[in-house]
Amino acid sequence: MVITQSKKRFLDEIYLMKDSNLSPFVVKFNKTLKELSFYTKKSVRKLSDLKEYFYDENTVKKILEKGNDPEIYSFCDIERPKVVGELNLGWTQINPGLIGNEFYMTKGHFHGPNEAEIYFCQEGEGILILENQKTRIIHPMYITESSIAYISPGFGHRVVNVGKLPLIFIAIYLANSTHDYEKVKREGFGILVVRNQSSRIPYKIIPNPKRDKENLSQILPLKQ
Ligand code: S6P
Ligand code: ZN
Repeated sequence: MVITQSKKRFLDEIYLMKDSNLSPFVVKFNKTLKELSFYTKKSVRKLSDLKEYFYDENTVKKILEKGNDPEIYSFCDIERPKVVGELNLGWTQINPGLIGNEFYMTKGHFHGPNEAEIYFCQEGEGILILENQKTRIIHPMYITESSIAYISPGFGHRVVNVGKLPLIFIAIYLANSTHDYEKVKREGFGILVVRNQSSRIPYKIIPNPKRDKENLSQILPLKQ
């Protein structure tokens, strides 16, 4: 059965009219368990899940061949029904570490063209990579405790942990949003965030050498 947009909208409105569907709630971050006190889905991403996402494929292979498979990050989501008007709440912890010279990071993804998101960093230090899907311009943002980032519609996003401690952030996004990982898996983002041993600042941003030359992105200066 084909559900047209207007039928979907109508069904969403019916859903929102039922009070029983909309019980408010409060959730807490449990520091000991490193998760939310309540969630509907928990995911753990190990190196083997991120094989295609790190630049240095040889190092990835060597680590895995030795029988190691470190946890890179984990995240919990409170997923609400996929109707207009509902929001999901996500919580992510990225461990500190390096694969070759590249810092631990999330896979990253693109949402649909009309789907914004907000990140709130609770603790740690990271770079939020934002890439405009249309222009491919990269907007790297430095985030740390209490940083709140607005991710405009159409911007792919990945978080890189450049600190020595876990990086923790909260995400608020549309419950009916879509997540496209394939694009990132295919070509990565336009930049890599790598260790910098020759400077007081322990990281640096470099263009992604794997990106097709014709598709090279313009990289804006890091926003603090
Ligand atoms: C969801 C939001 C986050 C990520 C999480 C893991 O839209 O951006 O909750 O899902 O940080 O990252 P990724 O790229 O593996 O989904
Ligand atoms: Zn997202």
